[in-house]
Amino acid sequence: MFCFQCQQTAHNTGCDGKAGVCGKKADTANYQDELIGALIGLARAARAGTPTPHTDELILKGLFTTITNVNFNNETILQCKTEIEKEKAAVGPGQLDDYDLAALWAAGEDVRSLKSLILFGLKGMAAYAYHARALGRTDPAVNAFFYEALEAIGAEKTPDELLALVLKTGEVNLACMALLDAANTGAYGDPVPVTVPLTIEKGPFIVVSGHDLHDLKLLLDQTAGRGINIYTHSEMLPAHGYPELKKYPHLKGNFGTGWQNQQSEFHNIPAPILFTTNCLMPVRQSYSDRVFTTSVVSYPELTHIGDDKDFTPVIEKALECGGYPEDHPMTGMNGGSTVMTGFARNAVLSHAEQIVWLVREGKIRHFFLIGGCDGAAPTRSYYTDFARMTPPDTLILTLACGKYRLNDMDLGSIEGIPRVLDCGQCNDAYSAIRIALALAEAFGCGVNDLPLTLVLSWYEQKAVCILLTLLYLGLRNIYLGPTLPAFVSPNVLDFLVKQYNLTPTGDPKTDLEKILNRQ
Ligand code: SF4
Ligand code: SF3
Repeated sequence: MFCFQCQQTAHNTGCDGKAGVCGKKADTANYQDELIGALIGLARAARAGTPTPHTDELILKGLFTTITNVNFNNETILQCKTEIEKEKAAVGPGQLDDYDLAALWAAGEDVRSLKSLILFGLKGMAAYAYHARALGRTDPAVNAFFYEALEAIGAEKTPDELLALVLKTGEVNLACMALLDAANTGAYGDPVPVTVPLTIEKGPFIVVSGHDLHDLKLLLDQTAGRGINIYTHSEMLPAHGYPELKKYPHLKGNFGTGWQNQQSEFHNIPAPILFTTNCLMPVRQSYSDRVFTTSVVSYPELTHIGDDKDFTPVIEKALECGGYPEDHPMTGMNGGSTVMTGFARNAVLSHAEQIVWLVREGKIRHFFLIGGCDGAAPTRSYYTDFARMTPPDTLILTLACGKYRLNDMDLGSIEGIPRVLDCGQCNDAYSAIRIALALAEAFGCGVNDLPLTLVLSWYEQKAVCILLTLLYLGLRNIYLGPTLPAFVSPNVLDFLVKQYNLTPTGDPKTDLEKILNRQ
């Protein structure tokens, strides 16, 4: 096996040998490579033939399946490959070959780096397109780009051609995140700020993890009036802000902290856990009878909820486990007992005039976007320390699961505006971008001229497509950590540093001083 698609890759060069750091076994990694090779074959066929909505769907499903911490199950990966081969024969003229990913891993380092940026970006974007599709939204331009880019990965291309495609991946991902934003807000309303308790109330409950709001809604419907409470986990937390989800009285609070702590947090839990997307870690025996998967998430021998979305097995397990006998207080990573969310674009921009005034009065000195993925690396304490050190006249926007490093801290408020404003899931980077663009317009300047710094953390491939979107938008001076991607070659890094001043995170105090002194 060879895999270097995520931040925790071995030695920051690549996982090989018998298994990856994430627990993905060598045969699974190889099957995932074959799946991508088959998708490239399907893209070739589709570009030469006539793809159907089913072809589009298979492309999304296949790519999403290979995201880190999504699917550990050889059986479902091979099933998906068989479906892809069948579809290839149906849409394409004659037999078009699949691609062997070994050729990509063995390519010259700049070509390998640029193609990896495109491929990993496509995987992240496929997840977003998949969620939007579950809510009935698709975008033909986004679909067409998957075919174009996959075909390019399997073709001879110059570095310049690939670089153009890297930025186009960022451009199309912006459209894709907009599509998902429209799908989520169209179905569930514009998020409103909410305080979310971390205490688990007594009685039966279900924990729901991942990004898929549609799955959560279906589970809320199926558990209504059954005496079962629902708690979000990880990236599902922002669901509490959506009026059409928030209205369910049994959507009670949030369970646990960052995804990387799940093996200890799930160990004794008297309730089932449903994974709708990443990040699923190898499941320990002590709680394996309580973990359920759905959509593209799969793990050998766990019960999978199929496309009929009949959650009866999860509901029965919740009733059987019974929950805690008394209310069970839990805390965040810094000891706090509640967290906030729901400050998406509409909620923040409803205060736009006040925010602009506070900046002009010198009461808000700087904005930080501390966003991205969480993970196990001890150096990720950078983000907690950074947030703690930010001066009281600064605002922090957060998004994605990296927020668990700081979202239970009480950092106070500025004239009634909380200093930490959570925009939502990683895909709500779209909301943060809209906020930044609106502020730039209000101040009559470019986004790079705003007193705004992006301090990003990355782990899996959704972070890759978001970074590409930010680069496509021309955003400069981004801090990125806790390590730089292993798939960025020295030449590509040199380009990113020269062109965008992309900066690796260092020491939080030094970085913060540098940022504030640059103003
Ligand atoms: Fe290694 Fe990450 Fe690939 Fe898992 S997903 S095998 S940890 S690089
Ligand atoms: Fe987190 Fe896994 Fe990336 Fe949507 S849930 S951000 S790491």
